[in-house]
Amino acid sequence: MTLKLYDYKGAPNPRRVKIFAAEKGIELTLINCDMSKREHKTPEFLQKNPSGKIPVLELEDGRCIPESVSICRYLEAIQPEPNLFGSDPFEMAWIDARNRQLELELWSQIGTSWVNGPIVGKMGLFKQIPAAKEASDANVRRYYERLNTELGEQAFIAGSRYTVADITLLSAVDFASAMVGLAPDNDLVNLKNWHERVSARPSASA
Ligand SMILES: N[C@@H](CCC(=O)N[C@@H](CS)C(=O)NCC(=O)O)C(=O)O
Repeated sequence: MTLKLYDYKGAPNPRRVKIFAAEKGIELTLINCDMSKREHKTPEFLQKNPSGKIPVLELEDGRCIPESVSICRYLEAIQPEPNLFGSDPFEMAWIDARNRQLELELWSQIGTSWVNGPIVGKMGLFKQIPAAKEASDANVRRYYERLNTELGEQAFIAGSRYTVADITLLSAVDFASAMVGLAPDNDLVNLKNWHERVSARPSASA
């Protein structure tokens, strides 16, 4: 079965799927969707994902799944082990809650800082709002502190084992550090140790 993943080097959301698939040992055929040429906004691509975003997973029969978490859920369904979304009702709900918090409370703020930052600013696609960036930068820094406290009490985001929520945070922190000027401060030791732990997994090179 060939699974095609629409990807772009350095893009953090496709990376979430690539790390997840690597953890599962699932092979994906990567299709370069050149965002610099706006290939994610062409009429053909909008047929695959009306939101015009990557990643998109295309199945052998041509059906497409957008949204990184939805794609990961599909991969978990076809290859249940190792389990990354939870294996009893409570754990499934808890991991989902932790993952949603990271998306809604951290990724959204990193996104605001990215869109209002110098790299996207130069593209001239969006009106820049410096005050929004100032507020979202501060929110990201505050969130890192919260995570640092939590990771002093547990090894991974949803508790004692690695899950999809760790993949969500790893991709966010690496993107924020490399592209948005929002690397966690070195004195956030628990967050730093967590980052080293998850980055040491072979999947992190995806
Ligand atoms: N919620 C989506 C977000 C996808 C997303 O924002 N992807 C970025 C690349 S990392 C993108 O395609 N951006 C282009 C755009 O928003 O127009 C997911 O989890 O897949």
